[in-house]
Amino acid sequence: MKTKITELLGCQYPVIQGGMAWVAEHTLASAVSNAGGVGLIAGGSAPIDYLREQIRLCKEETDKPFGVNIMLMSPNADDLAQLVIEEGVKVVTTGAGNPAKYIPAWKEAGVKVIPVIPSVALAKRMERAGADAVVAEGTESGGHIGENTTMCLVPQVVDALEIPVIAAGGIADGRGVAASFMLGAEGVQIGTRFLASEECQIHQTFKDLILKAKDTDSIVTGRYTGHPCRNIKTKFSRKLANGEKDGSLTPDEFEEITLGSLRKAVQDGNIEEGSFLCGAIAGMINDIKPCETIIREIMEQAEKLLKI
Ligand code: TUI
Repeated sequence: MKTKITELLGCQYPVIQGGMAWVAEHTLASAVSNAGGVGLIAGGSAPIDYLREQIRLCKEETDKPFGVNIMLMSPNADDLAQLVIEEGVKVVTTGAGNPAKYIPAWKEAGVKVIPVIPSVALAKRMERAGADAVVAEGTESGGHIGENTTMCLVPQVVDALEIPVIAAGGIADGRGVAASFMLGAEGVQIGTRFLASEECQIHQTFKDLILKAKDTDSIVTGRYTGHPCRNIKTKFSRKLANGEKDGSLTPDEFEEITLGSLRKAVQDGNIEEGSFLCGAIAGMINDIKPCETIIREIMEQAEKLLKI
């Protein structure tokens, strides 16, 4: 399938992987890229030396384009912005902030710049700042989210911009891809589906939670901190949601008990203290497959629906 995104990124399919903090390391990124999408290594708040190693391992595992996601609230964002240039990374996506100050240097180095944005206003700012494309991420997504839905956000961003738009949030099969194209997107970003992949190195407990999840099993916590996050419902995420609702947890206390909770979920499978970030589409995901199968099946279904 050829779109402006496959042309821009030099990939077979217009599918980029979500930059899931703690989750998206070299094994997953190289598997997605080798399957014809664009895999991403997530910067999260990881140390720079670790990320340099991740990028180098990914280069050994694939000769296809792959990227790095920079979480702009990370204290290491400046260093990672420089590292991607030094390491010749082809694609950067950003989240949780405005990357405008880094864009000139990335463009000069030939890096394709794709900010993830939750609103039309931010999308326009990113186009003016020189972005090559944007990911319009609906509130169905896992992790840190905005308020607008994929269905409403994507066509409004498409109408507002000249650069191509990648749809994200709630896409895990060919129907989601076909619907995204109908909304005017030129590509999709898929996150949660890849949590249930063979190459994804998260704790088995996390994968089991995704497989068991029903349509109603995700919950948004932390709206009152200014950083709302979608997670799987667990005793811990319900405790956070209740504490927020009844005032028994102050925003500071909330921040304190969630500090380190992503790592506890991903690496330790710690159900008592971990935040298992996932999208609202988790209820539709019932099996673990290799990334190559996931992408091939999704694209076959999408192409059939779109009759191309
Ligand atoms: O960034 C994400 N998803 C994430 S980041 C993350 S790690 C984290 N954990 C706790 C709190 C905060 C982060 C987990 N999931 N998605 C892309 C995204 N970007 N969603 C929302 C935004 C966003 C928000 C504000 C982008 C730009 C923005 O700009 C504000 C400004 O500076 O104008």
